[in-house]
Amino acid sequence: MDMLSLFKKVGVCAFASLISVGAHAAVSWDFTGSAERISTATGGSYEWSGSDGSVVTLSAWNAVGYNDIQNANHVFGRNPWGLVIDQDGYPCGSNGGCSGGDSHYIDNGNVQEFVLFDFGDQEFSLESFYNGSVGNDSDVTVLAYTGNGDPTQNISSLNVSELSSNGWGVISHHSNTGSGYESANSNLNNVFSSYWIVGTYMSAVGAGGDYVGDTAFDSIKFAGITGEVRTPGPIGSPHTGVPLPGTLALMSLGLVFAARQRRRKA
Ligand SMILES: [Ca+2]
Ligand SMILES: [Ca+2]
Ligand SMILES: [Ca+2]
Repeated sequence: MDMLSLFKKVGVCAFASLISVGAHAAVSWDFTGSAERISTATGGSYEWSGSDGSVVTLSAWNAVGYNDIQNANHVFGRNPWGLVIDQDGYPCGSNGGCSGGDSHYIDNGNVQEFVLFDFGDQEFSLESFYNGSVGNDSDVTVLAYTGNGDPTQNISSLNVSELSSNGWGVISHHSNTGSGYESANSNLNNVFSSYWIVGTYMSAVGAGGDYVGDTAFDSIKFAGITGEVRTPGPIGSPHTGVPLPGTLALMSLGLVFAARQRRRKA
């Protein structure tokens, strides 16, 4: 599916949402564009506005085996197919990189790579992500932070297998996503969090969603995310912005339709 078809379909979903409640249209971020290395452009942090102006800060991370997670913003970038963590040009053992299976994709060929989304004072609920391109296998893991405090402060003292005991819960594993649109989270309880991780498949974080049985490495380029954004109320007060069941049903129908269309064309 090309990007235009995708956004038409996302548009249908968002429109259905508008009709049913009026206030909870999906917000989308498009990460495609001309090629740039993010660290060069902005000094390492990457802030990106969504379709309603909400801003997310993106950061890149990687880990080798059971070693601690390290920041990889110096090799974080994008190209016309989406976000990449590009370790081409860095030999194994240098700058966290190793060429070969670990090239200009977000991948787990030699180094486990993932993107962390920080929504600041707002909370986000991921409904879908879009792969602009896949280079090999395409299993994907989505995590959301449900612990206390700011997890970006200590993530570099953890290895991947320690994420789940430090507040990062598995939202879903996705088997063989291919390029195109993939629904996430909306079929489960709507989880809202200020911090999300999307990366190539991570078996070490525990089970959830699809069963992924293969060991083929995964490589993808993230072209976009879509979801709901809300501003949390004072501590102890009920959150506003919980979608009505009818909205979720309409959204799910739209997503199922989009997924079927994609699989037919695949
Ligand atoms: Ca890579
Ligand atoms: Ca697979
Ligand atoms: Ca795989």
